[in-house]
Amino acid sequence: MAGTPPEQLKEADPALRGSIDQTLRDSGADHFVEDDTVFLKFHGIYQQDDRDARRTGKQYQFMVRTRQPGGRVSPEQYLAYADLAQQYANGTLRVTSRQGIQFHGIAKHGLSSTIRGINEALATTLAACGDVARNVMAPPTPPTSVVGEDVQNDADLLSGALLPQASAYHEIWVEGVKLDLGEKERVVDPLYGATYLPRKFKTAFVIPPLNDTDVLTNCLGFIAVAEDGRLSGYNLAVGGGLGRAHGKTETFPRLADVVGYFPRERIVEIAKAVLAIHRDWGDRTNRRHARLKYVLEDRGVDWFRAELEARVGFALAPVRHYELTNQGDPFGWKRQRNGKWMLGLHVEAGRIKGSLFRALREIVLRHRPAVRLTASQNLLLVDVAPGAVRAIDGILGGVGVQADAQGSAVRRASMACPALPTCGLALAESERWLPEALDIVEKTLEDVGLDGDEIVVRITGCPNGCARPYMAEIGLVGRAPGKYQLWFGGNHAGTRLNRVYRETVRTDELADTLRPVFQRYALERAEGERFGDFCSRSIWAGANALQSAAA
Ligand code: SRM
Ligand code: SF4
Repeated sequence: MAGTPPEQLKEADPALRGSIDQTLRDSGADHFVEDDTVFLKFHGIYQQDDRDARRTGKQYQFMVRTRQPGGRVSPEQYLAYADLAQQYANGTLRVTSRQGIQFHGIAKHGLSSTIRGINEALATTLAACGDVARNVMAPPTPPTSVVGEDVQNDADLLSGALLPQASAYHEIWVEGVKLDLGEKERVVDPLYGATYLPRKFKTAFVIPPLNDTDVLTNCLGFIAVAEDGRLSGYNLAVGGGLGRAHGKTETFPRLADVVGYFPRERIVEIAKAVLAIHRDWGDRTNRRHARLKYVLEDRGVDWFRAELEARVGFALAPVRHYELTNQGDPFGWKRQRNGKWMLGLHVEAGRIKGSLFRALREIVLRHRPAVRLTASQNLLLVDVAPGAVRAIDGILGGVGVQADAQGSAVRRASMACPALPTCGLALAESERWLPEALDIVEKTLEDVGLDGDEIVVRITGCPNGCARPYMAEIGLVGRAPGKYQLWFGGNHAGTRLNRVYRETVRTDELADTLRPVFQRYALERAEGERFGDFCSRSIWAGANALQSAAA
């Protein structure tokens, strides 16, 4: 058997069972053996430990992630999640940057009840993590047009079509679904094969001009094309991804290539074929080089298009005209097309906790709005009856949240990954540092007379890029405790990567590093020019000129 250890494990046990069941039944064990942690990921579970508590030895705990295509959460699911979070996790719900929900801090003995509870709420954690197609993202706003409705339906369709069968998940976690041993051992997933994908695979839909799912950062992107008010098909985007590692230049963020147009009815064939190209051509010898983006980078767009067309048996049409102009979520109350109301709520770093947790639970319990999770870690309450608007405002007002005044523009546009204390890969704080980092950004903006301006700031605790910092106007990427790499120059349309401005900035140096750049921006910006665009036009143009002069 060749390949990396995860490849060997998948091949040896394609049902993804390992010894999870035995460890679950062993009440003396507080964690799973290393090999099983590979299988657990496919089940939507990460074995973690509280890194704040490491001095006294590892205190194992688990993170569980749900799969919510398009970020849709029914009121019943939301209430079930809130109860599970209080009963088995740390009493918080975390809206992820891919429209899922994460529970943190679950003890081993609470895992089975949590996953069963999620399945009883008609949701799943299967394939929320692992070397498979992850949660399918789609615009979270309620359909404002037939196109919006069709795109949501396609996201649901695809999420189902790309879900692996992985029989062990149901045997272990979902009561009553049991296969006899002989049968289950033979199950090899028809789409994924015995070894699944070389690495994770990410899919997103978008309806231009709003790029609210950061579509070009996905392995597989569908850019909706409408004709006469109806969804006719999609421009296909392939090979996006952001993960990188410090000091390893062979790893890098990459935007997807838009390779052609196809009619809507071919979407499942297209998606499965792209996934199969990753399955068959992704690098299984090096997990750092195993994402689909490297297949595109190494073999080129023409190779990819030819390979895809050979697999689906038809040619892609030329890319249809589209334009992505901006990103972000709607905040405050908005009237829906059907006469009902929608409320966009900013959730700092996606963490629903404390009084906001209690208020949201009460709102959903009493008024039954549907919940939509956004790709910017925020939340929408949708389909609110007109008569419930005042009551919801009252509940939120009781915890200091005003629908029409939810923090500054910089805060509402920010994102941060969880990092410490749960993420085993974190090199620096992220979510916990976000409020202070934004204070620094806002105070420095104020110093140069730019208070009130929106700048998209995204922070991560390491270069993996979970809060998509490489698309931000200001990206802060953890290097070591209290030290960050500083990136400038993403655009609001989500169509341009930013660039490193400083390799290392200490938190106490951030204000002094930002101030001169903000000063230049205040003096030299064109009318209405955003900070990221100014950096791209001015700072980077200067850097390029210097580089070519030196060469
Ligand atoms: Fe991520 C690994 C959290 C979106 C790139 N990510 C992790 C793990 C599971 C750490 C680990 O492997 O032990 C983090 C769990 C931390 C914790 O304590 O909760 C983690 N990633 C997250 C979330 C929760 C961040 C957030 O702020 O919401 C997001 C969950 C999304 C979901 O619901 O599925 C999350 N991760 C992303 C994104 C953004 C996106 O997909 O739009 C990226 C960059 C895009 C991409 O994939 O290229 C991302 N996460 C990574 C990587 C780097 C992958 C690579 O190609 O190198 C890792 C590390 C890995 O896979 O080995 C990683
Ligand atoms: Fe962890 Fe790094 Fe992802 Fe943050 S970016 S959650 S530190 S893996």
